[in-house]
Amino acid sequence: MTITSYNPADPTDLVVAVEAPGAEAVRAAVGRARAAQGGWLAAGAGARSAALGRIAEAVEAHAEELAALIVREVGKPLAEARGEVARTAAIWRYYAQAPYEPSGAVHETAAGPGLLFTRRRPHGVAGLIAPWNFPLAIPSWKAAPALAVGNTAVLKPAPEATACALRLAELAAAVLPPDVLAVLPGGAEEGAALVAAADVVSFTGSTGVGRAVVLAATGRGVPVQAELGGLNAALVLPDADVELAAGHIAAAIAGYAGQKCTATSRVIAVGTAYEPLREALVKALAAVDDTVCGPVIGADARERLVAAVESAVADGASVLVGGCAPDRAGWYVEPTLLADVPPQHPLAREEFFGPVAVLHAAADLDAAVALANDTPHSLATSVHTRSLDAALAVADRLDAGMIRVNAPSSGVDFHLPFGGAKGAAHGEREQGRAALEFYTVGRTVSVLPGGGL
Ligand code: UN1
Repeated sequence: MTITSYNPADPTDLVVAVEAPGAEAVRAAVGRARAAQGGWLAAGAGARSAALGRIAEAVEAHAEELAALIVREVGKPLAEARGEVARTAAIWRYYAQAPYEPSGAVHETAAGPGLLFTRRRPHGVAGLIAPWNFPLAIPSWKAAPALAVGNTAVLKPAPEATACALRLAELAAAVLPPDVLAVLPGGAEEGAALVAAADVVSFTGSTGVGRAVVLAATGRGVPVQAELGGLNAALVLPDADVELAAGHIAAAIAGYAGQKCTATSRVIAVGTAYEPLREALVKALAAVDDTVCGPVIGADARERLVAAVESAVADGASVLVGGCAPDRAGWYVEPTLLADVPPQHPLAREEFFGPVAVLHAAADLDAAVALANDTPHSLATSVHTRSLDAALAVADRLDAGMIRVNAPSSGVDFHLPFGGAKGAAHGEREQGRAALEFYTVGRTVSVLPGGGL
């Protein structure tokens, strides 16, 4: 099988075509990574810290080239692509300090002399499966913590982001010892082989594939984390600064064409907020251009989005803004807002991964919170209000994993734990110190004096 990726803004531009290596090659790469792991751990905190720091420097030294590659391969607007490159360097630099972090604690004995301590150790080979929408940042926030604490890693990127992952691998290979980080392009066969061979598995991607990955890894008794889709809401309270809220929400709906697991797809206006918000949001979405939105990842994605909008309209929804795929080269979909979408319509229930959102009216705050929580895909929710009391009270009642007050639902702080609630995630959080826990297993050591027996 050949793995290909095309430029979403110009589908005649083939970015990369490589032969998928097959399951056997994945097993061989995991074997080499396993053989390299002892040496990587034994090299010590100083060597691991220095190597990760040098990857940060290499990313910075090639920042413009990498940003251009992100734009070309996955259609991310340049400003966001530059932001992602900067975030990628920051992730490697942040985890370059992690090898020096304490790895356990010393405890008192219950009785008598002795030294009791805990120590966290790496699992071995981390199997990393990454999506295409953050083609440098997500592979990095999986690989950097895994390597920092002494694992080696094999990464399988999404086919659509193959060139970005291979370039990151080249930059990393120039500073890492051989076989510490391998990148193998591939599809389902390679992904399944990696899950079947790795000692710890981290997955970000669709809910369906993620569930299968969790089952396969759990069946082998291997630790696994999965970050899956989100059906993210923005709650706008009657006291909100409506213009500000509309700007944030438009960015969360249409930024990078809504292709973030944290994008807003449901806007919930509380009481009197509805009319002014609708007006401001229509204006804000109509003003969004290619520097913010950009194309969607493929022709299939564009067709699925347009078909969903048409079917909602057939079911009684009205298009407030957008609604079409413009007649131009590239896989573009207009930033779209719909009202009166029936509650059971797929657009109100499922993640579509495009610049399309539905506007709901909620009579009061209780109804808004109930609506926001009425999904298994509870990843990120934004709350827009001028009242600190209201923000804190609502944040406490939302079941989302990530809650953002007076900010777009998208966007993350790379040094904080990241993840969804209910069906949107499985296992330990990613990022920050949580990732260091995930990529290690605790050991309890009891040292008792040998004398006196
Ligand atoms: C962001 O909102 O900047 O796959 C990051 C995703 C998420 C990352 C979102 N894991 O879209």
